[in-house]
Amino acid sequence: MRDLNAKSPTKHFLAPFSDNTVQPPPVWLMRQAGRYLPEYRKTRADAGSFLDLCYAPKLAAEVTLQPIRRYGFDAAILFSDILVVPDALGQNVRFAEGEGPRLDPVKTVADLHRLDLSNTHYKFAKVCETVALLSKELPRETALIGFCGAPWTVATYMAEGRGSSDQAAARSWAYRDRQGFSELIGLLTEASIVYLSGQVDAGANALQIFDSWAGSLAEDEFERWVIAPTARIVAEIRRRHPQVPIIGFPRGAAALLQKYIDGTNVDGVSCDTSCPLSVMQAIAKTGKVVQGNLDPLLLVTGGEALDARADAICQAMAGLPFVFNLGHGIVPETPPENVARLVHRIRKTGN
Ligand code: 1CP
Repeated sequence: MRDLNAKSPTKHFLAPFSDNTVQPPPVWLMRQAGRYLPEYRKTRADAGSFLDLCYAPKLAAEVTLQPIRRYGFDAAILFSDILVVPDALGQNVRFAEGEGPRLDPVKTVADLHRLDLSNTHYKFAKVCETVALLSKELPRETALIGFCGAPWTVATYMAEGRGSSDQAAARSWAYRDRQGFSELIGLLTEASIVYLSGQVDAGANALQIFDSWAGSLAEDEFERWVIAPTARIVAEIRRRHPQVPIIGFPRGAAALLQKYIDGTNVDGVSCDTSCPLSVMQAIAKTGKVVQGNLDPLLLVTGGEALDARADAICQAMAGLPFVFNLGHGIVPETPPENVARLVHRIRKTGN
């Protein structure tokens, strides 16, 4: 593994990526900033629309810091969204209150040709300004994670015009017109490289690529639309920024996880709740960092059920390169005190 220690000796989060297994494991949680926190709801109301919040560096930095102040996580994740990329490319994206994202769907190559990588500069620069503010304001010991959505997952929203349970619009487009769909994936791959690279230049210490809908593809489609573009992003970011660890999150694809790791060359993988602990152990034993996989609903339930599962995960991963996290994002119903209970419990591990 690459020596990342020299650069950031004080950041506990980075230790597993440089061959140091640490006890207790580093901890952060996907969607650690968000609607379960009253202070987030307040800033969000002040900002106007959700995208306004993403492009307002001071406010976006503020909501990134809120969970760090409360819980002292080992890593902060930039507050933004995976749909910033299609928005910056020129697709109309909006977030209707309580309804999730809505986009004017991209259905044909003609729609696609209205998007343009050279449009992205202004909006990407706003997000990078947030990163720069954070790298000044975060405690020295807290790592900053930048992110993007993987091309496949972002394409599912672009083609469907909204979230969907089966990603039918993108899957059908890919079958019907492989060449046209591959142009869309190619555009997103290049935009993701520009976007992630800008985040590292602005101060991100690690990157995560969210492929939330990787699990909906057949094996050869998975190789074409998940592995190949992710491999290209990883290779290019690593060429430009060899010191920055990259975590992949191919949600729902536990059976293809090893293939994903071999094919993309990520430094670590985030595992969803359905991924068996034995699979996580086997991957970690090969030296890759494993992150995950507590059920976010246990964070709603709290109490002994939460403690027991958190203990079981920590025990299974003890002595291996591991970062504690959820299998998916925190849900809005989560009582903030359960998050405090979890972090306290993990920090007692091995002490
Ligand atoms: O009303 C609100 O305030 C909006 C809720 C919200 C939040 C807090 C959305 C809309 N996005 C976010 C922030 C966000 N999204 C972060 C910030 C950092 C953090 O984790 O604290 C990140 C990393 C994301 C990533 C993201 N957005 C993903 C990948 C991870 C995952 O959850 O699977 C996806 C799929 C999205 C799209 C999206 N954005 C928002 C929603 C509600 C959705 C899901 C839509 C759907 O599929 O129905």
